Amino acid sequence: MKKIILSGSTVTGDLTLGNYIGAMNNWKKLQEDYNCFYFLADLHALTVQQDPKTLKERTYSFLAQYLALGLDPQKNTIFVQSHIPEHAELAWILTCLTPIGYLNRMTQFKEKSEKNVKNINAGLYTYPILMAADILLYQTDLVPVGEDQRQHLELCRDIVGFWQNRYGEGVFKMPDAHISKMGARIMSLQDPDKKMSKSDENEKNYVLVIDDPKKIEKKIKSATTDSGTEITFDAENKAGLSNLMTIYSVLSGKTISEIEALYVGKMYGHLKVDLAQIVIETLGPVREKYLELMKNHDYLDEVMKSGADRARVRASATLKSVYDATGLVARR
Ligand code: ATP
Ligand code: LTN
Repeated sequence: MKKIILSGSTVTGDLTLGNYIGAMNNWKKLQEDYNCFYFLADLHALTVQQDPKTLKERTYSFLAQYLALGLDPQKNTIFVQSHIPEHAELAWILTCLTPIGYLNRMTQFKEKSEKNVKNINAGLYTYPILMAADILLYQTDLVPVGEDQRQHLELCRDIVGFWQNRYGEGVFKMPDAHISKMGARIMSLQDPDKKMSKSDENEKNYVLVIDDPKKIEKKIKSATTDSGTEITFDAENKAGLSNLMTIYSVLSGKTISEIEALYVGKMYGHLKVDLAQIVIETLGPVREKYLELMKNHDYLDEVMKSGADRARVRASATLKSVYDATGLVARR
């Protein structure tokens, strides 16, 4: 029996190089050896105000981006979160087990509510519980995510503990986070002290996986670096440069010391020119495949449907045991 992997991305903005390096690039590698469930977190997107038409289009666009990045709908179960009603249902049951003190600690809630002062809704606050439901419904062993999700994974594990205290063992599996050593936190290009984020209002801060080559080149060349000249990795004092070196390393397969050796006596500008080329080579084919897929909504609908059919089987089996354990009468 293959181990179960599950991960998702919130359907907001478009996928960035940070998402690719921190998440989808790993998802792609894992699809060979695991039973993988990758989904589009559209219910999570509702924690910030969404234009209905845009949300719908974006869901198709995200699916096309997943496929263009190399996720194979034959090898993986790829689905839309809202197509499996069990997610929202289990989230409610887990909400009734989660002490608010645990939610109060979530740093992402604090950050996001500072950004969204006009819309601090209860969903933004309980979002990590929905995320726990996403994971627990599928009896997940491993959850490949970037560093920013570590705390939510810890909360999910705590929730399994609360459940076991009240209802005993056997219904949920205890999941583990799977976070890469390299590239788990790609930083913003203009402001390398904060993470690259797809909902950033300044588009110069990120490279999108579907950006055209000209844009990629411009954004990488104008990335903030320090006033030094030596190309050495130093995340504290040379945050911008070190971020570019991390991207370089993950995409080229070269180690940081190999990159340092390659650029002895050269300027930051040389590295930027080469890096832009590497990023363009990686993302060029992704963009082409994406544009092709977006012409075929019928195919995307089929992928969504067959993914949802497969996901539902597993999710409903877990929810049945949840009904049983909690004393809710089974549906006939
Ligand atoms: P938002 O800005 O809308 O919150 P996001 O860019 O953080 O979005 P998510 O949908 O929250 O993207 O994340 C999808 C996956 O990408 C998660 O596993 C997350 O950890 C990972 N990820 C997001 N940003 C980065 C980053 N800068 N570096 C590495 N991994 C990242
Ligand atoms: N919260 C995640 C997206 C997400 C997720 C999940 C990731 C929602 N549910 C379950 C892994 C497992 C984020 O990256 N913002």
